Amino acid sequence: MTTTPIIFDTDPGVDDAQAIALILADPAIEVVGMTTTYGNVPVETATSNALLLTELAGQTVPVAQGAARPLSKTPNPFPTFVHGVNGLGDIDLPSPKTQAVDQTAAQFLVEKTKERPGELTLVAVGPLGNLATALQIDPNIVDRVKQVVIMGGSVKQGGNVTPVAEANIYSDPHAAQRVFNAGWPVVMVGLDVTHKTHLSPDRMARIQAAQGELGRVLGESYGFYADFYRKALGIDGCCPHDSCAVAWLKKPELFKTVRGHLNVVTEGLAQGQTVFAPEEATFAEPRWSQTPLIDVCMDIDGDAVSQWIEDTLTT
Ligand SMILES: [Ca+2]
Repeated sequence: MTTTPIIFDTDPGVDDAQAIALILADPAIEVVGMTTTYGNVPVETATSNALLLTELAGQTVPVAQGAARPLSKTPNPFPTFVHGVNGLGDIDLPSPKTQAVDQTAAQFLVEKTKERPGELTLVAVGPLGNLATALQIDPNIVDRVKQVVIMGGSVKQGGNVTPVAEANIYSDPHAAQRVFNAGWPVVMVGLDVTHKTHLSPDRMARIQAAQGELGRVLGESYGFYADFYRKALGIDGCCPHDSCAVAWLKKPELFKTVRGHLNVVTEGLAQGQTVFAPEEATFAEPRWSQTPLIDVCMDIDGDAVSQWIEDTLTT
């Protein structure tokens, strides 16, 4: 079997937990490590959750702790009304028995890509400070990474923390602008596809039943998270945002991507907005079309992706 080696950059987070369960369940994905960031929760909580979820999955994966705050903007309040104070819906959780490695997330990204040049895909599903810092300490990392898959941003869907900004990008727009435009191969998996993907209570019940103690954490935290989505989007279930980035790795045929230029608004009222200029489009004002080309997911077969999530976590 060909396996896809990845480093998973994460701020768990209920939907992060679902995605972590997926990457650890899929034998065709090799999880070389996880790097943590603040975002849904403080970074110490993110690290603790990443370690605990790995233990509950019965696996050993190095976890490197990273960014505790944005590169330059004032931190936003943590979204406790979405993920709970503990990031996993405020359910009872044991403490992890394992510890993070003695290396920062950015150092870990630099070192692992040196050990395996050209092989690793970075899947980043939180604010992008760790990747931005790795670029800062070693700009040559762009030539050693196979691909960067980013859950974040929005082109036509509008935002989820402001009318125009998606949460991960809004949390650190300066980092996002650097990461999107560093010149490495980037795929953006944003709200244009994650809002079209709904994980229903029925599917989660079957996942919970199949996953033991990890299933309890996934199922109970889902309950808290789905309450938010019922109020926010009027759907019965949740958007498994971060799992969509994993789905893109495994099932790209379920997505429609468009190639173009992506810029992040870093300051002002529209801070965190991702502005997309498709390659084919010509504009009188060329300033939006000067960055490297990336791929942006614009459509998805959401039902098929939800089915894939369930299948992966129940077989
Ligand atoms: Ca996340």
